[in-house]
Amino acid sequence: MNKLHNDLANCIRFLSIDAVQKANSGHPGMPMGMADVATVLFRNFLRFNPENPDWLNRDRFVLSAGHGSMLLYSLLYLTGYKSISLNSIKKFRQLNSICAGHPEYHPKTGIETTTGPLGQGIANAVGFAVAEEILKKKLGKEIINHKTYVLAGDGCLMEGISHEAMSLAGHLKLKNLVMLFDNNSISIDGPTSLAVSDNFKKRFESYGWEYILIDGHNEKEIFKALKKVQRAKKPTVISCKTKIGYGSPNKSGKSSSHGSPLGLDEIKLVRKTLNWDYKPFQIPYKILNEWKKIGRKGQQLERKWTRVYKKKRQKIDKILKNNFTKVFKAEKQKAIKELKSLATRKSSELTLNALTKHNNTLVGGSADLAGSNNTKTKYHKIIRPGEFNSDYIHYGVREHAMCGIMNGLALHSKFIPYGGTFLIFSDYCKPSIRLSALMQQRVIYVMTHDSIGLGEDGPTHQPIEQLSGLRSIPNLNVFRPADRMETIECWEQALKNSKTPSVLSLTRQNLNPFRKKYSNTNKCSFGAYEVLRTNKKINLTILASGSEVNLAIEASHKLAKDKIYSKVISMPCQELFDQQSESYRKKILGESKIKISIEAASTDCWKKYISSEGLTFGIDTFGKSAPYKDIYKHFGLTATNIAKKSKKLMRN
Ligand SMILES: Cc1ncc(C[n+]2csc(CCOP(=O)(O)OP(=O)(O)O)c2C)c(N)n1
Repeated sequence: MNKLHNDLANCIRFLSIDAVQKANSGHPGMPMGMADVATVLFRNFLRFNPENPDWLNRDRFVLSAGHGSMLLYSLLYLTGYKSISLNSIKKFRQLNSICAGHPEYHPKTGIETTTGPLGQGIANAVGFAVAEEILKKKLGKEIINHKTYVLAGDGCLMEGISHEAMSLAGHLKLKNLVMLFDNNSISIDGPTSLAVSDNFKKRFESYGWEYILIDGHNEKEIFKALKKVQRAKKPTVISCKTKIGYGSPNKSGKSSSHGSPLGLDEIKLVRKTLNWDYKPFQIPYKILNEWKKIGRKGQQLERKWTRVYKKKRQKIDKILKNNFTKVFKAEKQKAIKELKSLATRKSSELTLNALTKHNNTLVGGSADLAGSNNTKTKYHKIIRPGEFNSDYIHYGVREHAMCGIMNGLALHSKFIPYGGTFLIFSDYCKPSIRLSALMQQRVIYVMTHDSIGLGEDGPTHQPIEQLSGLRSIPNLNVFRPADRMETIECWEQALKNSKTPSVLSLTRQNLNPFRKKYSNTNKCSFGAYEVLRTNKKINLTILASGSEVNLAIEASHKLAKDKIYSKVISMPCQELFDQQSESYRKKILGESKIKISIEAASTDCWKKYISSEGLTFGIDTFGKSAPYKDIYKHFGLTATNIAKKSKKLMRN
């Protein structure tokens, strides 16, 4: 093998070993095993420019096997990204170092996405590849034409999300998607044969992928395979037979090199085996210079691209611009004119109809529930194999991949993805929702059939604890609008929050409108606001969300007949309310000592607003299969019961 290649690859190996050893934690095995593949990729094929990590037409490199983060940090440092210095590598896994345990997405750093939960990166990469195809159709090949490379290990491929995402990628014939499979047959518990006997070739080919098997330590084979994929007609996996912990006499090929420092004695032996006669973290100038040269190649590529881009810039900006402000104003006026009982999922569809009429950046979709989630409008065009002049994805019954793919779509450039399923199946989406929140990505989750209000499908389909769970994810807004006006306002807010993902929790059943006057102000943006009061002076506050706001209004009127005066607060978004000023929160919550809450779900997340004197009306068991009004009655969620119990509470 070529000496220069070996030297370049060994830089990755030793930076990784030394950083893990210094941190006294981390994963040396994968970077040691995949150093050859990564070197050939970065040296000969990857189009990137460390001077401008966010160059629009760069190839994307996704490290799905995020535990091998030192591979990525080494590459970014060696090729000259300013985000990663040798000092930050020495601070691997220390507080506030960019070299965190697992790669954490930051714009303009070369870290394209946050990985660590295995398999997520594969779905992100599929999202990148779809985004590339859509953008290519919009802007032309001279502006966008890049590849997405994803490095995945045995673990990523065991995860269910990989099956979902790769199956869809094969179906869509995403030819610019390349997987580098670190086929080392080792995971934490030992050889993968303990748990897997998949025939990878058959598996990938049945998805419609090209499968190329190579020796992942043979520079020529790696080069040849990567050369071949440049002309691919479908997604390709390069299955790289590698040795985990390559170069370690006692630990290579064993799970002992996977996730702990090799130890000083063993590192000495690796240095001897690989003829690396340098101190920890020392990269000889000559070799470092070769790496920097590789990094500099991209400058010219980008310069050439920029010449074309500049000529088309105005046109491009126009193509990628959306002006939603006008849409929301018009929709709110329409809602007032057309006051009628509507499910909030239907109200969402009406809003989307208006938004997608002149849409440039929204990419809609659903996991086989388009007609139920009301995510598809008459203006959408469907994304099909080879047809990307469109903006709607039929994800199939693949909720987890849908959400991981949406993260990729959002990260790629300017796309705003939204996708639907039933709220109950947010459980199948949660790992990716959490990552949208962590990465501050504007992904919009349209979750319909949001309570026992869905009726006969019963407890398997009726969300109970889901809202509380989602509300406890940091940097996620959970909106539960109560009528058409609120639905429009929640959509507006979700689109406005460019660094926060949103869940829109929407009903299957019709709800009566209570917002009957036009207001320019987006009341939902406060998270909670007063809907009505039955007297100037009140001594009961009723908090409710979504389908239960009407119930709260009814109960409030009933109580007024008994001279118990109350105000009703609609609380479509707890997170936004919690961010309001103290005086606003006091105005909403501090007027009466006694407060009650009504939501047809777990009561957990309401307790913080209701003092021990109050009551929470909700459901803390599983639901029931029956017509929905009967289920509401079964759980005491009726105006009569709420008024009765509240009266008792007030008289105590
Ligand atoms: C969803 C998820 N489950 C479990 C883990 C913990 N984990 C980290 S690495 C790993 C084994 C991965 O094996 P492989 O992909 O073969 O990596 P290698 O041993 O080759 O480094 C596991 C189980 C995780 N990070 N994500």
